[in-house]
Amino acid sequence: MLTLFHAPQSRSGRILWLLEELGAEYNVRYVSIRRFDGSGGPDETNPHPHKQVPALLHDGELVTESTAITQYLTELFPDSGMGRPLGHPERGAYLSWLAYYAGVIEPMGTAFLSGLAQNNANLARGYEDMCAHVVATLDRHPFLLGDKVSGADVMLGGALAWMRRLLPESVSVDRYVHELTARPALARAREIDSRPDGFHD
Ligand SMILES: N[C@@H](CCC(=O)N[C@@H](CS)C(=O)NCC(=O)O)C(=O)O
Repeated sequence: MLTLFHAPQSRSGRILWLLEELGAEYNVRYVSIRRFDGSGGPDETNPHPHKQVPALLHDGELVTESTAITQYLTELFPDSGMGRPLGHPERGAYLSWLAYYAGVIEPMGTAFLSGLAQNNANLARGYEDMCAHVVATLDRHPFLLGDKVSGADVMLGGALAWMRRLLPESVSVDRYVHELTARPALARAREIDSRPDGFHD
C-alpha cells in the first residue's frame, strides 16, 4: 500500500503527477503545512521529520525528499519506463539528474528567485552554470535524458510549471514546459491536488 502525504499547491503535487504517470494505486492523505504567508501549520499525523511534504509510506516504510521518492517509485514500477533500472544505458544520467535537481537546480534556482544570487559572485556563477547546463541539454534533446521522458523531468517540469522564471528565456525550455504540462497524467494530478473531500482512493 502506498500513501502520499500531500498538501495542495506544494512540492508533493509532483509526486501525485508521478504516481499518475506510473499508473500506481495509492492513497492521498491531505495534511496541512506551514505556508510562507504565515497560514497553515504542521500536521501531527504527518510522518515527515520536518512535517513537510511530500512524504511517502510504502507498506510502513517512510520515504522523504522528492528526488528519493522519485527514484523509489520509479524502481517500484519498472515497466512504466519513467525510471532507468540498473544496467540501463541511461541509468547514470538518470541518477545524476535526480541528484543534480536536488543538489544544484533547486538551491541555485532558489538563490536566484530570492535575489541572493544577484548579490553574491559565487551564487551568481553557480546559477549561470546551472542554467547553461540545463538549457544546453534541452537544446540537444526534448527531455533531460534524451527522447524519452523520465522521473527527472517530473521534478524539473513540475518546478518550471510552477515558476518558469527559474530558468532564463529559451525556446527549448518553453517547448519542454509545453510538452510536459500537456501530459494527461499531470491533468489528473491537478484534479486530485485540491480534492475537497480530503481523501483519494
Ligand atoms: N527537500 C524537500 C523540501 C520539501 C518542502 O520544502 N516542502 C514544503 C512544501 S513545498 C513544505 O512542506 N513546507 C512546510 C514546512 O517547511 O514546514 C523535498 O524536495 O521533498
